[in-house]
Amino acid sequence: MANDFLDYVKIIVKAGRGGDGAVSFKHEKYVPNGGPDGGDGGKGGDIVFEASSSLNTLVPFRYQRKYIAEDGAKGQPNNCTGRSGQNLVIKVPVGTVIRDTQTNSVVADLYAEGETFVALRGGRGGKGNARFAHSKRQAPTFSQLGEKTEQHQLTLELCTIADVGLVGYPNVGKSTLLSVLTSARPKIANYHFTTINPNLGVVQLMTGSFVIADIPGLIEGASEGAGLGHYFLRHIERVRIIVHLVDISGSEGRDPIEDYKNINNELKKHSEKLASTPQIVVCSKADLLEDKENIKKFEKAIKKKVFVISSYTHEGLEELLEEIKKQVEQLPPPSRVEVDKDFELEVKQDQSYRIDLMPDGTFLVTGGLVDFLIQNVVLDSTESFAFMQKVLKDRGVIAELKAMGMKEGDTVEIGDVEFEWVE
Ligand SMILES: Nc1nc2c(ncn2[C@@H]2O[C@H](COP(=O)(O)OP(=O)(O)OP(=O)(O)O)[C@@H](O)[C@H]2O)c(=O)[nH]1
Ligand SMILES: [Mg+2]
Repeated sequence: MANDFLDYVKIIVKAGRGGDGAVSFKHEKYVPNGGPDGGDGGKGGDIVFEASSSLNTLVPFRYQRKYIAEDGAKGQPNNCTGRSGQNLVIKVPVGTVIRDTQTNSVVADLYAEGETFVALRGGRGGKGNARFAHSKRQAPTFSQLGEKTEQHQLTLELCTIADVGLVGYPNVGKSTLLSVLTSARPKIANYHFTTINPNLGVVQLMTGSFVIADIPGLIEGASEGAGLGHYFLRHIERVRIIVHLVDISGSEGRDPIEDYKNINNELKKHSEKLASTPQIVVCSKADLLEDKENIKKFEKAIKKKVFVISSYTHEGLEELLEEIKKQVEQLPPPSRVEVDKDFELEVKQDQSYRIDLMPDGTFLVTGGLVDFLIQNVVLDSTESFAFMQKVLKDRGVIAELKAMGMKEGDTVEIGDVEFEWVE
């Protein structure tokens, strides 16, 4: 594949973690024991995607695979909140569909210019020790850690948003047609698979404009990987209308009727949606056609009205453009890829727990709640330990321990902490 185009890539993203809350006490002249004044940590930066029509490939992501937003800064003395981490805005081409790599769930379709999507929120800042002070605890020596964030792998997939898609065998004149209808200048040459990446062109009309996508040619067996395979069909998956080109002159010795059937067969093998997309059938290279009867024969065989054109002599182009325009105006706009509503990239932390009475009489507490406590409380003083015990009490853990028969002097193990229960 050429180096200047990429439409599928996996990247790693991570929001910034929250800054830790500060532990600090006022140091004022002539005031021996000032109160706690540790400020809160700052919030971490978000991971935000933004659609930009000035990009048309995912190539930049080939060179940078990891995107990590800035962490929130630590809280400061004097009740100063730490600085929030900057959001990381990742620009992607319009039409980029974002999936969670692990589950393949669609999390966003960045469909319109300037559209944004907050994929991951930055961690919240931890509370400073000033927040933990009350009448019975005037000088808390602990603070809360900032919320940690996790990295996720995302799959970015470019599903071009075009109104019209050109399909057909290689060399039937798709790129040439694009070049005469729009200002696009795709590569044109007399060999198969000249086009190896999709080309886009805009048709400008008095009443507005629409976009045509020209993709690499298809051949029989493309669904099994023949030629360039089905790979590029993703770029016409959401067009309003397909313009199906058939070389009516049979300049390469193939039968136009067979060509037509084979291509439709390949579209069907790719998806029902492509097979049911409205189609305008175009007979190309009419200037090379010697026997005009072939057109009638073709039309009769496929039971459809056809448009006969030559991009060389410009025969039939006006009528074709008129028909495309008419249908584009009538058909619904290119559809969005549906987002999986039930899927959330960030799973709420599990705060359940379980208690096991071990053979040696120790009560072992495990589960999400324990992980949460270890992550969120700095266990470096008796006071923070007391705080942890309060959380355990509030969440009903202590009551359950007692119900299980915990008495004064029994050992309780929570995470790395082991203590003897005292009333
Ligand atoms: N005589 C004649 N030749 C044409 C016409 N349109 C295109 N060609 C020629 O047909 C050859 C193939 O044209 P392309 O536009 O590159 O064909 P394509 O369908 O894009 O081919 P791939 O990109 O390989 O799939 C080139 O040599 C063109 O000059 C036409 O209307 N009449
Ligand atoms: Mg081409």
